[in-house]
Amino acid sequence: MLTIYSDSHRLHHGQAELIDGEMRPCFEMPSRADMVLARVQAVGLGEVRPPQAFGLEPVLRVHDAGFVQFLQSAWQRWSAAGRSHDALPLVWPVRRLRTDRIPQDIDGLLGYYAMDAGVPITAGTWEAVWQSAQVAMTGAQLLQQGERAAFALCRPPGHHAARDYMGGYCYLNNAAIAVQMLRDQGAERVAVLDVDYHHGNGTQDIFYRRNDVLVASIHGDPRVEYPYFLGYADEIGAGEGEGYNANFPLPHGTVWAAYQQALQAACERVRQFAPDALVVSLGVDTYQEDPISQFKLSSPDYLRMGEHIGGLGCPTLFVMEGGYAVEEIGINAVNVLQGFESAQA
Ligand code: OKP
Ligand code: ZN
Repeated sequence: MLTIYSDSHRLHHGQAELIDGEMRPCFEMPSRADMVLARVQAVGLGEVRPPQAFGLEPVLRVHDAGFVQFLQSAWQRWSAAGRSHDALPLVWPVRRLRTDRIPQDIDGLLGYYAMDAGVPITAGTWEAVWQSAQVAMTGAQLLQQGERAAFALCRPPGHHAARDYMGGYCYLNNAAIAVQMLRDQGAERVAVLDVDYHHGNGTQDIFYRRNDVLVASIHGDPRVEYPYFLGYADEIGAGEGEGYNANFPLPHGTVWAAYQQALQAACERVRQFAPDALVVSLGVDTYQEDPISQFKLSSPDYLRMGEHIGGLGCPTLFVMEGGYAVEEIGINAVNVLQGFESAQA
């Protein structure tokens, strides 16, 4: 399987995140992608290629132009205000505050375009985010050119980012941009299977009213887990998209036996949809040792996960999302890819 990877991810390295009431080093760190790349090379998964340049147009098929401009200019505005630490939001438009007025000041803009405080913007963030999206687009193009599978080793991740907001370590929605590109290049139906521990609220939101993209997500129950405000089982899509969104929330402590049942149900939905291509949002923060998550999967479980996905027999693009147990992130992510390949053979 081909892997697409860019060193530019290292340009995004937030200093600290707010967790449990204190500022601590960001869990979403450059060594994550380095460890995954090292494992890809150690097992000889296949060639590693740099991304190609697709420009802004495919990004704007998914994201709001004002939001993208904000991302491009945020660090410049922040540093022009005399700040040198990472840019972070402080105030959000909750119920009955106005969202029809876009502020002009950087602090107002950060609150307007952010879902939470988990999205630090640094000097190199835009370049890293931009290249991460190009990595996903390169993967989409490889499927379009006839590859059976590809691995977009994206960092930063993307599935919490929606049309016009960032959140949860995510800025541009890499998987959604790849999905839209596949659609624009001729795939009639594309399915997303999101196996990251956290609900992919951004991806769900982007495709919620569409019947050409099925979104299925298995994740920690939002009653007790981030992102809290989306990801319930009664979210089934709306309008033409009704019936084309499927959430499988699972409790804290979930082990492989229960996870596998949800995965089978999600895969069955994908099979019924009969997509021309599948995009897997591949987070391995379902791992038992993950420092911010509460499922209990073991490393061999990821081989089984890949086998289930491979059994669908679909051209498949894997897009890297979360996973914060840095020592094992490479083994776990690549286990999914190897399990997938073993089921294809
Ligand atoms: C991004 B991805 C932990 C707080 C979680 C944000 C998590 C973002 C995860 N108690 N804060 O889905 O892996
Ligand atoms: Zn996650």
